Amino acid sequence: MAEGDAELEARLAEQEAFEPSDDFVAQANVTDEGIYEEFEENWPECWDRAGDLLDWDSEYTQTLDDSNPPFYKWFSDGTLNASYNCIDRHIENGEKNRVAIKWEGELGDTRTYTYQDLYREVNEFAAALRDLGVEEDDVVTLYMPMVPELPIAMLACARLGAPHSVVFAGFSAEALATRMQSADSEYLVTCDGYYRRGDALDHLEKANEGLESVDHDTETVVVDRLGDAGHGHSLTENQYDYDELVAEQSGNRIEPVERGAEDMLFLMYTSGTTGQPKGVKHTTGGYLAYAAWTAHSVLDIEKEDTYWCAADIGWITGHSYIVYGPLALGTTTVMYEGTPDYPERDRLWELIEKYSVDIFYTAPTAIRAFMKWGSKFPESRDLSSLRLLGTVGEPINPRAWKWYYKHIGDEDCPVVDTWWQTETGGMMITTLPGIGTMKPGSAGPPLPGIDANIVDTNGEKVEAGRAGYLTVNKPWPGMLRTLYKNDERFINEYWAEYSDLDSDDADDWVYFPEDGAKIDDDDYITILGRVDDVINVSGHRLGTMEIESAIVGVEGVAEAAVVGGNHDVKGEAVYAYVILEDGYEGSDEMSQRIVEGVEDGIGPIARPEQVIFTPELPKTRSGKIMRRLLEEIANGEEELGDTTTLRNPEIVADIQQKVQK
Ligand code: 6R9
Repeated sequence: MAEGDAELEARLAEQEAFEPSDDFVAQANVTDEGIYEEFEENWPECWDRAGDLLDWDSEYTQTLDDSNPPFYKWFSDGTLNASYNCIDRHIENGEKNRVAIKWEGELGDTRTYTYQDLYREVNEFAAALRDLGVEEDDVVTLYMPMVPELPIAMLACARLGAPHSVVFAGFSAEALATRMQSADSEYLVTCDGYYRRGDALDHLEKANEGLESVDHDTETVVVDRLGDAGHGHSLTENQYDYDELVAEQSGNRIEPVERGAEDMLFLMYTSGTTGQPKGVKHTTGGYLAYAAWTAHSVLDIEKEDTYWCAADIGWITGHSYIVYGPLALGTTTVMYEGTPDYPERDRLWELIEKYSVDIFYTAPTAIRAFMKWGSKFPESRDLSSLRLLGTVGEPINPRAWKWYYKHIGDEDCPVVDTWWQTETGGMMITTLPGIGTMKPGSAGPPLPGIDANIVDTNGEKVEAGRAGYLTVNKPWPGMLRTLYKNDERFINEYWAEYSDLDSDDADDWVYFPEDGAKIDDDDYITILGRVDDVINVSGHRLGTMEIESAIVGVEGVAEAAVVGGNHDVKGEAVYAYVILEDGYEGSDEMSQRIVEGVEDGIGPIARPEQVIFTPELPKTRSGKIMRRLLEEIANGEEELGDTTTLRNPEIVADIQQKVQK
């Protein structure tokens, strides 16, 4: 154990509660404890505080329309444009020379966009998209790595009123095709490649392969990231070079399209219990107001700040807290292309030092990796510019929280542990850094105006300290409005569990995020993890069914069961239990083919940690695979839970032996 860790162990191990420093509180955006009561008493009009952070073309007169639950509408008679709110209005306010995006490539190349630069390029690219045929409400798919053209394309779509659907660049060709197909998306913006640990990856090859499986015709725009290091693809008939398109539109401007508050801003596919990803629909008014409000109140962003969220824009965290929240507030947002350990394990700290980052937001999986690498890496850099730290994506254990607090924040920066989801649009449960006591391991109380509760299977509140299910009883502006073209699935997935589905009264509708949690006597909530068949690998949400269907697609596989097992750094790792067809052997080569099958079907993030071949899976008498047992085995637990209801209990010891721990 490194020296710093031992010291930390001794001094901080016992401490369970932390207060923000007086200096932090003195400058914080929200410091009045009365805000919780104020929101409760003025609900739902309290949410005008979020709405007021935006510029509306036509002001809304009604905050919430809850006449048809769970199809809530927020600010619904207001109109606005998200791109105008993230760019134009800051220029009108005299901020044209403020840096909007500071980008750094993995090799150390940099690009800086002021708000004026962003304005110019977003307009030109919007004009190019319009010339390609993009009209209001057409879904444009963006399959791009962390290049500045990604937020530019998002804002260009927003300007035209064309919803974007960003597909994480690490996803496979097949995942891209499924999403384009599901959204009937006829436009794709992609990229020739990007750098990962010094290698120039070929991204266009994957995009092209995906396009082959899309039934309808598509127009594709390709960003040239790699230049001469590229892979020499020539563009085909329906493919256009990004730089050429933008150059042709030089100086052209596109009037921001006036959108209704409830009009779709974007779609984001996420994993659920079934194999088919869910197309989460977010709106222009409610989502943007919520992203801006939480970025203001929780991340404490001010326009003078340099703010860095080290997520990927391909996930909701990047949408809300790299792009929309920070840019709506007119601040400087940092984007980094590469991995935290290239060329050295101090890369992120190097960037914080170089750009004097004020606020830093990352995932517990990253923090656990930093801990493992040791404190000498952050110690070699000047991190004194930092004022606030945040985490998101999975539960953070108190030890990792304290390491982050001490070694990155120098015991001087509040740490906000923010619970939320793709579906919630923005943060829901966390302390407000200028107000709340922080308790490592617990996300905190629900934000003002958020009515979250921990209940049992009957929907009754459970006592403090007891595990239960997290529910949200009142709507909020950032919530998803539906699943794309599938209202029925929207109701089944999120509302059916605890709502009276026949009622028109919003009080009878309860949102179920499918997380387990407990609450303490101060109403602080500790999230215990998913209660559905979704696992959380390095903060990325993956459906076990999706992985299983990729595995059974491999020749020779008869059946597969996938579970999440504990992992030091990743939080959870994928364990695949596989039954082969007769005539196939559980060899290393077979294992390799299964891993490749998963990479092709979903992407490298879903790669199994271990493939365990077995002649049978433990099943109940009714024929259900007992996943709980498979999880316990993956975790190397010796004492397994009840196996008496199994049809084939003898298989358990056999499987246990094969799992390497
Ligand atoms: C933003 C994001 C959502 C799931 C969520 C929960 C887990 C997120 C967390 C957390 C404990 C936190 N999760 N934040 N668990 N503490 N602070 O991650 O969205 O990709 O949709 O994942 O992530 O299980 O239900 P998404």
